[in-house]
Amino acid sequence: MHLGKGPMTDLNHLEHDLLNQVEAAGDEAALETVRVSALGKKGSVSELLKTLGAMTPEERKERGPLINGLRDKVQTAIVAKKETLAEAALDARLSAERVDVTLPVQEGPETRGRIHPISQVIEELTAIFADMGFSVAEGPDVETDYLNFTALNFPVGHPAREMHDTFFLAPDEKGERKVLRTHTSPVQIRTMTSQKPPIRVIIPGRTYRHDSDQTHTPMFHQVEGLVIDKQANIAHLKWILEEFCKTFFEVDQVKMRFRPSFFPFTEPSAEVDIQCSRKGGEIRFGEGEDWLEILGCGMVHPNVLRNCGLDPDEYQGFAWGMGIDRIAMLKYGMPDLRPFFEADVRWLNHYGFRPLDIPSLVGGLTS
Ligand code: 2NL
Repeated sequence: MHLGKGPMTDLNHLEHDLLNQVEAAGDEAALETVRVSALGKKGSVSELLKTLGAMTPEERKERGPLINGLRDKVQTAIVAKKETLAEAALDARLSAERVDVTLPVQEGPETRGRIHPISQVIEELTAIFADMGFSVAEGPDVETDYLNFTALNFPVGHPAREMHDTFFLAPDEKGERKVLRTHTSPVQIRTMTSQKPPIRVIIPGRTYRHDSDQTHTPMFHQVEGLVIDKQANIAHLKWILEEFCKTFFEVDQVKMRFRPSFFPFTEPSAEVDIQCSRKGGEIRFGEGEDWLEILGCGMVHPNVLRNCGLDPDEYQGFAWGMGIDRIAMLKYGMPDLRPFFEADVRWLNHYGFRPLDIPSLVGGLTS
């Protein structure tokens, strides 16, 4: 019999050793390594258990409970340690992934950005004219001399061409000089030559003139409107412009004044003022005794109709044009035009519009 001190001490050593290893395991992976080394198929405790089979019954009676006891202790220690590690891991995650529900919600880019007042005003006037049955047309910024001038009844060599300080591009191989459009009217020519009347269209867009001071920038925005039909007349024009001004400036009534004027492409032509008051530097519409010029208009010149292949004895119509930048300044009280195109984010934060506040007639446009 080898029931001396040796094996007993070995078991005590092994137990001490294994329990230390279990305790020292820093995470579940390390603990699993310890488990395999002790209780796995070839683990130290499993090997000991295998020796029981070859023992005499007396030996087995004595050693069996000790070895099985060792296995149970190691197993219990591993299960307990596993729980401790899982709790510690959870605690670590809970503190690392803590969410402070009292923090204010961060604005996303779709609410942080701002709509430029020009874009806002284009949206607003598009909504107003769309409600009256107008569609929107667009065209290129670089135009032919023919579409920008000739088709609009500016005869070649005529002084009227000097009315606009035009930016010319270098002549092409045919000697033809393209221009940066000086008004959006060439898009109306394109519309009249590609669509059959009745036509009801507005054209908002960028326009260019060689001009720069407090109230002029070399690039500016216009919106023009055009109606062509068999009976379209000045009464319709006046009604459309009055409805537009009331809705755009958000007033119930506004007086308008039509002063005779000249444009090569309309006959008769008029410049239109709207009633306003100026008190303490503030302009208000729909009240007061002052007048403010806001647009030009007229009946489309028969030559323009002919240039577009329309018979002036069958069709007639009217058109108008106004500066978008200018009506934006008037409506939203901006004193200076130049910052519109300086791309200063502080200006945009002050004068810009929130992207989700979409202008609508139901909301009074600037709800
Ligand atoms: C102004 C004046 C105006 C038009 C633009 C137009 C276009 C065609 C035919 C006839 Cl194709 N007219 N446009 C008519 C009258 C005035 O603009 O002072 N704009 C800022």
